[in-house]
Amino acid sequence: MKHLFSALIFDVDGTLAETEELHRKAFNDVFKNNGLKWHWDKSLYAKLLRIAGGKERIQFYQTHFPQQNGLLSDNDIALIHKKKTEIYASLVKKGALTLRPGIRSIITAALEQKICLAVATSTSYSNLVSLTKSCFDKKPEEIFSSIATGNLVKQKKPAADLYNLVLKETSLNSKECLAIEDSRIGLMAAKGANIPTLVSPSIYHLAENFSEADYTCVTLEREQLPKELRQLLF
Ligand code: XBP
Ligand code: MG
Repeated sequence: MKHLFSALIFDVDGTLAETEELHRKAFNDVFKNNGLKWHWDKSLYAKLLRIAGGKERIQFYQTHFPQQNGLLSDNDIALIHKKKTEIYASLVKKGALTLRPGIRSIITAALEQKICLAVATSTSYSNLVSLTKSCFDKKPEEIFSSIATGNLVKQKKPAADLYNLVLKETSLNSKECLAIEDSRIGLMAAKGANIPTLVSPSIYHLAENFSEADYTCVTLEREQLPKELRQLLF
């Protein structure tokens, strides 16, 4: 029997794990360590998450929100963001992240069934390495055969660049793939590449509109997955 999907393309932040509270802590720590009187509380961070990518998020914040220090140059932002990534990596190394419920069994089953696994994420390759090392004790390449990270594309989500990169690398037709996302901007990115999409919203994205999604589920646990995915995997 020919399966409906030959590949699963995973988003990272919010989909593999609830990472955003850890990103938020790393941003706030780096601001404090560098004398910036900025603090991103949860309600502000929810608004800032509409902008994918840490550097872009800092740039957006200093352009659109009143702040006390002078504007950071692009170089300053790159440096601050590099330090933020180091803080994030050390927090992940200490075991601060766990996979979202259902993720480990989807990935284990997909590897057993030899279904192609890929990643399309706005975050950096180094953050993906931290996550897979901590949660799977593996390098990303030992799990995912195609890896599109924010540092490789011109435009992050909601642009379709990351998903188009996966399609190009795998030579798969968009309709053979299923994107798994947690946010509206992620859904827009996958749909922009014409890829059927399953959305399981993460904490910061619960109230967003996912009407364009092909499937939605509250969690990614087996019993909540759409029938097509359950039949493919289990
Ligand atoms: C979510 C993001 C990321 C992180 C910050 O990416 O937008 O920017 O919040 O990551 P996705 P960096 O949902 O596509 O995985 O600071 O490393 O850019
Ligand atoms: Mg996400």
